[in-house]
Amino acid sequence: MTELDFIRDFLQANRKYVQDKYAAKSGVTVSTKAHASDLLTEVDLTIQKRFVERVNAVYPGDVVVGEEGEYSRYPRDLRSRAWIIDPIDGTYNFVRGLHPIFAISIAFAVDGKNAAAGVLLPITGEMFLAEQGAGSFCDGLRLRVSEVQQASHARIDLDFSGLEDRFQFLDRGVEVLRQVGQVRCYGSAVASICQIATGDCDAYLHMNLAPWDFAASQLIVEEAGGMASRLNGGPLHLFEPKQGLLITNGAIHHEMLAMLRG
Ligand code: 2AM
Ligand code: CA
Repeated sequence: MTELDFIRDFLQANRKYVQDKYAAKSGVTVSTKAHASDLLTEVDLTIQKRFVERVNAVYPGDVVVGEEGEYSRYPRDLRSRAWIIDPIDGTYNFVRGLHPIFAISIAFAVDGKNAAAGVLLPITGEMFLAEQGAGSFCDGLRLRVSEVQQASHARIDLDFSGLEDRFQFLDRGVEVLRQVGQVRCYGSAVASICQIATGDCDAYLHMNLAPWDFAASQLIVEEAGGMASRLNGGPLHLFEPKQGLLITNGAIHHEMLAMLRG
C-alpha cells in the first residue's frame, strides 16, 4: 500500500460519518477557538483522532501535524515523515450550512516537501488525489489548470480568517479587487485551491494560512501545472509560521504578485 492509497482509504472510510453528521448538524457539539467565528466541532476532533490512530497503527513513528489541539505544532526534525491533516477545512460552512463547501485535507510530506495528497468534499463526494511527479486527479480524471493569461479575465477566490486578515488585505491586496475579472469568497481554502487544479478558478489569495490549510491542495494544483508562492514571490515552504500565500494557474502568477503591496 502506498501513502496515496492510505490517504484514499481513509477519506473513503470517513465520508459517510461526515455526511451523516452534516445531515444532523443541529445536534453537533460546537465550540469556539481564537475568536467567536473560529469554530470547532466534534466532527473536526473525531476525524483528526481517527487519523492519528490510523497513522500510528500503519506507520508507527511518523509525525502527525493537525489543526486541532496538541497536533498543531510542526515536526521537531523537519526531515521526518509527516502527515498533515485539516480534519474539516471550512468548519464555519459546516456549522452554518449556508454553503456545504468544506473538505477533509490530508498531505504526506518527507523532508518538508509534499509527496502525496488527498482532499475529499464529503457532500459532493469529489475526491482529489496527487502524487509528486505523477499528476493530480479528481475522481480518476487527470487535472489541468486553466489557460487564462490575464488577471482581468480571471476568477480569483479570497478568504479571510478573521478581522486582522481583512485589515491586512486592505493594506496589501486591495489592488486585486480593482483589477481581476471575478472575485469569490467561499470560506474553505482547500476547496477553493482545488478548483484551480480543475481550471474553474485561476487564483487563490489568503493573508494568513497554516500548513494544514494548504499542504494537500498546493500539491494538487502544482501537479496540475499551477504555481504557489508567498505573497512576496518567495517559495511556499510547509513548516513556516502562518502567513500569506498566492496559488495560481501559473500564467497570471507574476501579474498577481505585482498587485500585492509589501
Ligand atoms: P478552517 O475552516 O479549517 O478554520 C477561510 O476562513 C479559510 O481560512 C478556511 O480555510 C479556514 O480554515 C481558514 N482559517 C484559518 N485560520 C482561521 C481562523 N482563525 N478562523 C477562521 N478561519 C480560519
Ligand atoms: Ca483549515
